[in-house]
Amino acid sequence: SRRKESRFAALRREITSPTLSFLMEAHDGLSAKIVEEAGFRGVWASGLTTSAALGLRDSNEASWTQVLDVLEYMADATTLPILVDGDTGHGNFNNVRRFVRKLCERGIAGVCIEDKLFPKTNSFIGEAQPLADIDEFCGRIKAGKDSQTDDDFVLVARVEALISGHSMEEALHRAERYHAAGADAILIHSKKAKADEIFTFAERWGNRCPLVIVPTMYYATPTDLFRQAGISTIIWANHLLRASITAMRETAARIHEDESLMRVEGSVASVKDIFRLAGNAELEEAEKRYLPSR
Ligand code: SPV
Ligand code: MG
Repeated sequence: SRRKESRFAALRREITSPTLSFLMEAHDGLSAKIVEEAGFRGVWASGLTTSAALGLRDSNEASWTQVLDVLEYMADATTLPILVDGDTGHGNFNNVRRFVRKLCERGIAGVCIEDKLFPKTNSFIGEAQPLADIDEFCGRIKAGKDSQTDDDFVLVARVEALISGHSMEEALHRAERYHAAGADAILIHSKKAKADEIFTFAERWGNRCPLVIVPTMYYATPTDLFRQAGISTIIWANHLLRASITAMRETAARIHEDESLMRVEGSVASVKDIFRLAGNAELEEAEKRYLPSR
């Protein structure tokens, strides 16, 4: 029988296939399961939402080993490949090397690193964030690729030039250099409300390697236009955490106001649903096999 495709190979296939792929944000084991149940074929382990779910800012306040621990819960909870937001790589080339080795050990299929400086700041905060030196960032990419212990591990290099107020030429130049340094794909990021600069970049890039986008700010652009532009992968970057914030806030307010559960019981997931998501049926089966019968 054919061996099951590894998660590394599965992510590589999603990113390199000619059809448009989608990665859905998750920030813990439970949300990763929900991504899988919804039918997605890959998870985006967002830095913003993983931090926020821990009560932290998207400023490398969670250490890289704390991120690794969350990733382990996510990988255990789902069979899907996970692309982790590696921020700036948690330091220089040497930190990237160790991070990538540990990701491979834990079955995390790929990492995205952005061309900024440690500690990072979320791209949607402020203007003109300083970019990494191109040669230095290429060293981070090469070091990451040289450290992967699975051939199919995917390294995505994220170009922040447009967001930081640099030219299209600068963005293309950086993408070219990162591609030459060994990046498997380029994430071109934009914070404009319209996707024009994404389309211009995609046209001029001409499919030299797969392009990944994050349409958080240009959310109103029809997905078919990205398909026609030859985009490889769309990341829906933060919407499960945002949905849960809204739901948690409404539920907490109602219970606080009413001093009663009556108004919320019908609109929240059942306790049974929690058991199902946690896989309690499997434990019952295992108990039959392993516990002495009474
Ligand atoms: C994230 O999800 O953490 C990202 C995407 O890096 S963004 O918030 O757009 O920078
Ligand atoms: Mg991030």
